[in-house]
Amino acid sequence: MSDVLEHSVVEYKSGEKPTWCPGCGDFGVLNAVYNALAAKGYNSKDVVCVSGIGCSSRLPYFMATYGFHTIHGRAMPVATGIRVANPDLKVLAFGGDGDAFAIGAGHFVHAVRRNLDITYVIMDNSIYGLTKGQTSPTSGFGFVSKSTPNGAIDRPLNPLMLAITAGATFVARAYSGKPKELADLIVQGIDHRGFSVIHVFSPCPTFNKVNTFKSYRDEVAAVPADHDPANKVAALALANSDEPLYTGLLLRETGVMTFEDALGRFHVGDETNRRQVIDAMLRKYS
Ligand SMILES: Cc1ncc(C[n+]2csc(CCOP(=O)(O)OP(=O)(O)O)c2C)c(N)n1
Ligand code: SF4
Ligand SMILES: [Mg+2]
Repeated sequence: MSDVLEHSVVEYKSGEKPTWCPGCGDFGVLNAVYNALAAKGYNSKDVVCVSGIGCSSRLPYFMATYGFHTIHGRAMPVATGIRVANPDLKVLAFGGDGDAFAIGAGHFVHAVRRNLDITYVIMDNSIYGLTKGQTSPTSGFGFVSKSTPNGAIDRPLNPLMLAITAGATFVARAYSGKPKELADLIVQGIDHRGFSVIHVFSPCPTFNKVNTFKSYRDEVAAVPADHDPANKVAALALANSDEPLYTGLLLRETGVMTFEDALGRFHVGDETNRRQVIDAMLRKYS
């Protein structure tokens, strides 16, 4: 890792102009990512950005870091492989609500419960943007789109509840209309040793006329100042709230062994070493 202390956002820009529609929420997320990396002061060669497929998943193209634009819903398996193969790399993953919670839902749950040291930023516009506007797992009940012309009859999935109950050790939510708060949460997510989920409301003004910058401005509220992120039950209660939709840090559980640490010790370890890992995990959960 670099010793250089001062970095500017320019170092993290690939020079590729984002191809998103004017007004897309993903611009705010991209700016937040640039600022978070500059705040951390990483060399771009020490970072890899992994994504699936979707408008949001184009983000690695706009980064000067290493990048891996993999197939739809498969950001987690690829990020897992990179992280395990080279634990010196900072692994950031990006994608949309379809990528993470529809085709990639199984991978999401298992990456989360493994507690890999990965930061996953999910840009949720409650629609499939790239394929021009189909209902997604986070679209509201009754949501009208090309794929549900009479309204969605599935109830929406709650990404924060899913992440917490799957065992995420860091869960936060942000809104791309407030990129400074998002940048701060990304820094905290990177600093967290374990799997960090950062769920971002990132409107698609082209195809979703329901979940908009204006609607989120009225619906979001900061997590109460006295909330203790170590309190999982309180975090679940905040995650379960529809009015308001809480933004900020909901959960941070420290001291849980990461997948890569356990894997290393299991592989190189003798029976005593393996037993120590298992005992440490059992103590945490007993
Ligand atoms: C295996 C596979 N299935 C389906 C698709 C078509 N497809 C591409 S992107 C996408 C959904 C994109 O939605 P989301 O992940 O929410 O990203 P957004 O475009 O909204 O940012 C779908 C269904 C695909 N590329 N590959
Ligand atoms: S279609 Fe929607 S999500 Fe995709 S770039 Fe345009 S505004 Fe953004
Ligand atoms: Mg989407």
